[in-house]
Amino acid sequence: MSPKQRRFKIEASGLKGKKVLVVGAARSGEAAAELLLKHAARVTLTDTKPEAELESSLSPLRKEGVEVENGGHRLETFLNSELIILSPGIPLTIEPLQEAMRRGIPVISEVELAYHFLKGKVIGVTGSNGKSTTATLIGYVLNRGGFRAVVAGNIGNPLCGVVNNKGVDYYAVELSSFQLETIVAFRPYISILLNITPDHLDRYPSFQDYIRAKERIFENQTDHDYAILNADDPLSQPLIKRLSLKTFLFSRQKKLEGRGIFLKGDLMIYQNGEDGEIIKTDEIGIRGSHNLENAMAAAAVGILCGVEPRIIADSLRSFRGLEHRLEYVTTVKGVAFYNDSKATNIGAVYKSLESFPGSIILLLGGRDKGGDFTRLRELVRERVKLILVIGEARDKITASLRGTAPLLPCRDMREAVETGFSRGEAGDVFLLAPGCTSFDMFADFEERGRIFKQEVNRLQQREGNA
Ligand code: UMA
Ligand code: ADP
Repeated sequence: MSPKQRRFKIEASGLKGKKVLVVGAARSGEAAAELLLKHAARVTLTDTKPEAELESSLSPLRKEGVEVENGGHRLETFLNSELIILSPGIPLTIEPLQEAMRRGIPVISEVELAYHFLKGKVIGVTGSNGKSTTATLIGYVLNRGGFRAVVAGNIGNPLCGVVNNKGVDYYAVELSSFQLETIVAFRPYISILLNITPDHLDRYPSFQDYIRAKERIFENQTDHDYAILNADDPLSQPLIKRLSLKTFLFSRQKKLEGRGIFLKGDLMIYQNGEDGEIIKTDEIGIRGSHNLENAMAAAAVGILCGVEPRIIADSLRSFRGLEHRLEYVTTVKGVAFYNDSKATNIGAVYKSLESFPGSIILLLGGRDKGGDFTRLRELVRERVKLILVIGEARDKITASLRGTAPLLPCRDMREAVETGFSRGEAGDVFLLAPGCTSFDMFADFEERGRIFKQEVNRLQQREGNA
């Protein structure tokens, strides 16, 4: 951290008249620019895309006085700024940023900017997988517990866009490693690290760099705050030992000595000075061992915030999960279709496969993020009867999984759904869990999931119901 970045902590409310550059003119950038305008900063917004290619029009911001620089980043613009706000999608390695940092211009993430204006307490959720589900479930538990909670962050709802919400008790903030890379003072009241498995290796020089970014969620916390961690996650263990914060662990696999949440037979119980039961695991509304972990993490937040265990249990029972996360679509002629379009890394695919005992037709592929598909070999051999592959990563996946299960390349989603169905039989599970990003063929994972569901529904209309 440069000395100027340190000073930003104190100057956060002094944005008036400051020359601030916002990099990236999508959701985060627009929300940051709006917030900065409210605080009378002089705002420039820059994006490598020409304006015609941007998702939404920048005219309203321009009218409010934002200067817009599209179709590339000018070094001068960076160097003339007093503060730079980064959208998460901007790697720190781009040259104008590097030069600005060399010259001591403070560079912070959009969540860091928002943090200085939040009135409620922050509950930060990070991890390689399960962040959106857990952040949403935390919001659900807290709202049912009588608090006003807002879910924001990486889930698609920039934090800068919700700072002016009234009467908020808690912000359940999903945090990606990208957003954490450039925090300075960002300090959650409760920080959660769900798990660490390789991801985003197309952006980080090494897995260690990715882990370091994630661990920053804890760096500003003090004795007044809490850290919730997964006692079963191998890569979280060194951190659990190292952290000198108040930790609250969760475990599916063992009894915990200190404070935390774990299983006694099929009962989820908590230990927090007073002990008690929360819920029987088979009553939880979302399926799979990974979702049990997400439920435990959300229950831990509920306990720490004083929500009655009975209300936590009701919430875990009635929460239906999010679209595109192991979402049941329908059953056609006995073949059950599941949409896990959000499973964009190997860890997520692994958990997805573990959620079904066998007879899986697995649809993989898209744009590779540097994941190691060979980690799936054993589980694929055990549970998958047919692999279908689409997208840019086809050859890599084919080479990585050769010899585990029959594998068929497909041109597009329609061909994949048709091919899988024609080779399936009653009792099979057709699982879209791509292990890749969607950007080679779709706008995002949501569009990929929607098109998958459209194809499945088309099939159902043709074939008739279950
Ligand atoms: N751009 C530049 N210069 C560059 C690179 C990109 O100007 O060098 C521009 C692009 O042309 C584009 C803009 O930056 O116009 C995109 O910025 P962005 O990717 O940060 O987009 P946002 O819409 O602001 O979305 C971001 C998060 N995106 C990423 O982290 C890649 C969203 O997470 C998040 O929901 C949103 O902020 C609100 O907080 C998405 C994501 O894929 C869902 N996250 C990753 C994940 O979950 O795995 C981390
Ligand atoms: P994130 O926001 O971290 O991407 P999501 O809740 O959107 O997490 O889930 C993304 C995918 O990751 C899901 O579709 C599922 O396959 C997998 N997943 C969800 N929770 C977990 C978990 N706790 N551990 C491992 N994988 C998970």
